[in-house]
Amino acid sequence: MILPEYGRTLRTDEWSPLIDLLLETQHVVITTHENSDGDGLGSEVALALVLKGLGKEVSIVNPTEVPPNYQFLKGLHGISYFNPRNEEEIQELSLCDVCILLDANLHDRMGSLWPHVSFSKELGRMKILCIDHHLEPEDFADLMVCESYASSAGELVYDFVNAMGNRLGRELFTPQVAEALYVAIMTDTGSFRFPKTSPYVYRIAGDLVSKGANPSDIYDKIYNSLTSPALKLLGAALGSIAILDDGLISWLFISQEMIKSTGSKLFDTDLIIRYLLSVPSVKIAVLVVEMPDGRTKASFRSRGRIYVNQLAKKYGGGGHMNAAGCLFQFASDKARKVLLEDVRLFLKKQGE
Ligand SMILES: [Mn+2]
Repeated sequence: MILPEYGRTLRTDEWSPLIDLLLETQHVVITTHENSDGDGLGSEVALALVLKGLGKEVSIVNPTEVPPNYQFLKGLHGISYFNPRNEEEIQELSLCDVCILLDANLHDRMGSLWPHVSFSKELGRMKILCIDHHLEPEDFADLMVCESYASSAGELVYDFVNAMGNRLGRELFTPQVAEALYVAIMTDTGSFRFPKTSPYVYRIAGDLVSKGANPSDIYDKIYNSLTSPALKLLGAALGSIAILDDGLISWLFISQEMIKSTGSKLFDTDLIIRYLLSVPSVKIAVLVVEMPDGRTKASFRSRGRIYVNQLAKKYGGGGHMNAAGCLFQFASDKARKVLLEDVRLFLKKQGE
């Protein structure tokens, strides 16, 4: 195992409760948060492959669909994703002994999956495991590892796989596992640029490349994959960004009308937020998206020690210091009004 130069990794004995539970388990279901990203999707595929290699029966169930640029991950594992809205497949879910949630630490991030998982848990049939790196975890799992020093859930899964390999005296990494974890870590570090990209993260990346991950190929599949509707949405969105309050706040609202008129999809909005922080004076960037069901999604990014997860928490969301989000249960006109006032107040308080 590679040792970190700062931050830390969990020692093998700290992973032991999770390893013990998984070794004695036969049926495992793995999931990640709604509107999943590269970290959640890569981590779940890596862990699924490792457990399958140990002879476990593993399913991956996600509350929302896998975006097109991550579909290639499916080719790595041959494990079926199943649909939580399908009755028969829900039955299959209820047969699992353990549900592992990756890259989220709040139960409601499991979306439509949660009622089924909590039902099985209450009956004593299923245990919930959670591996995550967001701030302020909720105490809902039977076993949870939530370490906010980590760049990504993928970094923790890498450590976990190493710890499990040490315990069993076996090499558990295959080229497919390495590729999936590289996807997780590359995407959550903004391609190795974000503040938590420690020397250790680069060393993990190096190890994954030596184990078979191909950086240029993976980057190309994920980031050079815009559809023409997504490109049109990006164009419309860039033209609508507002820079407010002497350049401190950047603000963008994407309506259903914008999404529909460009023929794009909800997940196409994900790539836009990075442009909101590209103006150096901006301290907080806010992306508000009108959801198809009339609710409103807000994503926040910040520069420096501005804890936007606290802003998100006020509305039932969460996240990291510099990246967080929440979902309003009401329409976008009201949400925008409330939110802009709050962002201004929040920023004022941070400056005090
Ligand atoms: Mn993550």
